[in-house]
Amino acid sequence: MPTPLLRGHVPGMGDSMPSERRAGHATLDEQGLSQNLGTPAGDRRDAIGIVRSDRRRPRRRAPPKGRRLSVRCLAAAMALALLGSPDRAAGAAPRQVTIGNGAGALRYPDAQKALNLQPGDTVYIAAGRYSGFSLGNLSGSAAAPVTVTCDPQAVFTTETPQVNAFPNIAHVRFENFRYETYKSTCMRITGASHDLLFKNFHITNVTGYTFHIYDAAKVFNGTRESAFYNFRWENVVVDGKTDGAAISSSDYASVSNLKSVLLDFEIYRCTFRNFDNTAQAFPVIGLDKCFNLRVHECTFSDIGMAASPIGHNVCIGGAGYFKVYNNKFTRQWANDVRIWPMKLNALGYGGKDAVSRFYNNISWEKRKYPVYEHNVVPQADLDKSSGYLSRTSSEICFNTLYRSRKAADSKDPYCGQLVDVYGADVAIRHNLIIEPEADAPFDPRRNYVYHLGAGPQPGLAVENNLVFRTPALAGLVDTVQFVPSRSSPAKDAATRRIEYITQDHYNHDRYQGAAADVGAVESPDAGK
Ligand SMILES: [Ca+2]
Repeated sequence: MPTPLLRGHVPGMGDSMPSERRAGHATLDEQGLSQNLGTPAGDRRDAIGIVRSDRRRPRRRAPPKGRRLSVRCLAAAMALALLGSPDRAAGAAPRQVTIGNGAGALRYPDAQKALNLQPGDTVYIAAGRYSGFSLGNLSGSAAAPVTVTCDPQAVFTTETPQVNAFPNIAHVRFENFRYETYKSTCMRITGASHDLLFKNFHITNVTGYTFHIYDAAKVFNGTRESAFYNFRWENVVVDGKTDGAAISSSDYASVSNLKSVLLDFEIYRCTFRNFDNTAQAFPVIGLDKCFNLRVHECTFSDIGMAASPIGHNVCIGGAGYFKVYNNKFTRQWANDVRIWPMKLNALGYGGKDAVSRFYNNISWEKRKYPVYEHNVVPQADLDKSSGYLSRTSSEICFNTLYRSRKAADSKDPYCGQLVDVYGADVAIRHNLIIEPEADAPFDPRRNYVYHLGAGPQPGLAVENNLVFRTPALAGLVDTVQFVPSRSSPAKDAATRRIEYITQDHYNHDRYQGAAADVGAVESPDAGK
């Protein structure tokens, strides 16, 4: 049975919004910088309560008595020069600027100026419990990004929505952030923002859009500057969420508006777990107009079921072209990927690699929906896109799907094939499917590989996929690592190489022995 599309054709997920977004932000506490608390010895505090220090420089011994005055004068003059000038001398040693007094919201809408930051500097958030953090108008450089990092005893927590605005930030690395019981969007990124890293975040019990990259005023005009580009998340853990996406740009409108186009986004070694979503459906990652999204070596687990008929949860959803590989998905009442594949006819995002690819992934104990859903961007949207957007294809290769299950309790009609095909140009090759729809008797006549919800499609290429009733018949060593044994019928069973897939799920050589093994994992070749 066809999967119903959400309200209209909307790419991505949005038939619902977090309550925070509906409610607006009128009640926000606008209190800004906190001041006047104790200053650590050796640090100095400027007029707006910022502590400056440079802990990387060794402290010098006091100069001989006769020189002290002149050295003091010189030091004072240098300090004034540093504080007074936004153009600190090029090549000056990077500094660390400490902000925060242990409580309140941290607000630096004009951070470069207010904190006198230069490329290579570090902003250090002192220990404490903060309600929010805003940082705008700040640029490092490609060679020397600005780092914003937190004391291990710094935590963000709030029961009410916060501003948390990040306009015009570039070449900035955010590291070591902790959000606990955070009932607000964590970071709203707008303006001319690019080249950002979010690394080592631990985010628990949150609502709203955790990372929201969207600016209605930012409309793509063919230039890189009119897009958001080079965003990377690394080792970000989002654990426990009741509404809103973890990483989102969705505007619930036609893609032809070209608002907030995203280029070269990467989500690497991140963990998303315990998303409740029982009342409203949200993707974990929902990115529209996103070209060259790479999601790899991530784990998605326990993504909850939303009530039918609205409940179409998704781990990774949106429009554009995505490369999703070497991930683990389990116990998700959701598609692993739900995409409206399209390419961007500008800046090199429309070439032969402008294709959605899903490979080397392991998905098990999933519920309700197929792993990958390939949809169609409506022609009317393409026609209104000034020639920038056109459809592209999907390739689903070398994945392992184990014990998919129908959602018997919710009485949904959906089933657990590997691919749901609603449009043209889909290739499905070398996948391993074991114990499909585990709650129903195995039916050897059924097609567990794909489902044609909108009838036959041109450009459908399905070959060399293996389906087994049990893990024993598939010859797996276990259902933890999903490695084929030496006698597995999946071993060396792939009938061809795929140029862009050179490694398996565990980053081992993909083509050991006579040929690649079918499924996500290559068994070690005895001869090597
Ligand atoms: Ca092999």
